[in-house]
Amino acid sequence: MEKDLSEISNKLVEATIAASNSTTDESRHLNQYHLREEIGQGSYGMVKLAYNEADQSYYAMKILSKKKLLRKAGLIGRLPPSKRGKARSTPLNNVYQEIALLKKLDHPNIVKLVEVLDDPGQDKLYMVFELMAKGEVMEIPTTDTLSENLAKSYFRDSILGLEYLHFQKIIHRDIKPSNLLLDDQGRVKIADLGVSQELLNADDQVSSTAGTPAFHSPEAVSPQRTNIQGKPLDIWAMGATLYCFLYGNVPFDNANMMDLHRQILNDPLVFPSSPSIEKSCQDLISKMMIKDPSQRIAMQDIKTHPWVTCGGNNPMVSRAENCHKVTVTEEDIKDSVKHIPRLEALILVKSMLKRKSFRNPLLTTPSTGPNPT
Ligand code: 8R4
Repeated sequence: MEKDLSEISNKLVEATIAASNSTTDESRHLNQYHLREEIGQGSYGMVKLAYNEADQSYYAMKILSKKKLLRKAGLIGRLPPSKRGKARSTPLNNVYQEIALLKKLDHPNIVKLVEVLDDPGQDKLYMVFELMAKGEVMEIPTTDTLSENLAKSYFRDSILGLEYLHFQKIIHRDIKPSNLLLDDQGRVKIADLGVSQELLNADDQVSSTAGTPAFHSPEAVSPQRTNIQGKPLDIWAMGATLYCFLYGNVPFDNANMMDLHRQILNDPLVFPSSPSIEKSCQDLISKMMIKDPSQRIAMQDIKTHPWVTCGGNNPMVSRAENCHKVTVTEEDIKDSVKHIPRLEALILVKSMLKRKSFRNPLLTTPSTGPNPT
């Protein structure tokens, strides 16, 4: 019996050593994942290529700092305590709740979050995503612009992903070409929900600036910012993104932040004469980039716009078909992260097994503890 136990505990410790985030010369291990080179830098953290030994395939792993997440906790998942009950009692629970929601998102145009690893004794949190083999849709600025047909295909994919997020009451807040990723089939999925904001009601206002300046809407950069609605922000940024697809750069471009803001607020949208783009496409971009958010085109009207549907020949799926409501339970929040086993804890277990004691040996006093010999 004693041999069995010690064999088991030896195995446990061995497995833990292999599984713990031990640093070797060039590759780090995290449970079954081998971390490789950095592939991207998003909001809040870097993304590395990761090889999963268990299924022998590659994933994208985002590495986050829990400290930084907590500092920015006001930006991710801000809900009143009454809405979600007791799971919100500690600040990290907000983060876990946000992760539980992200894990339940399931849409062909949203990058899939596979699992989340937490190292309880350390600051790091690891989010494992499906790998999007072709990376970012496009880099800007570029002279290598997309054809109108390819831009339309990417735009339609992005719009379905965005409609799904908005349906889940999530405002992305950092829509731009570099956050749209391509899989090996050439399908676009939205990534980096790091600054996204969950809303209580679909038309609740959002707070605090986030995202990338050149994609900011007039209401977001206006000096008298009040009552900002979330969805029109994403629609403006998606309009600026479609502009990038076709012209290779953002519509308002200035290294000086004050001047950039002035341009976004006051300057008319101008379309270069080359490449030549269909009038109906320019009409759509113009409507998505109407400066007054209350006049800006809404999701439903984007989906039926003649450029998007090729004059009605290629309609988009309905909202009901595209969106299924996701709910997050207490159980989901509990299961939202997988804990990386701690070496110290297993060494403790091993020493307890050796002593045939299930008390913590560090707390056991000679008078009460069993005699190990
Ligand atoms: C990101 C998931 C990517 C992924 C753009 C995040 C950002 C990093 C730069 C978006 C990701 N497959 C974030 C996950 C999270 O929140 O910051 O699956 C992926 C991801 C990135 C790539 C591929 C990728 C590959 C090559 C070049 C750039 C990105």
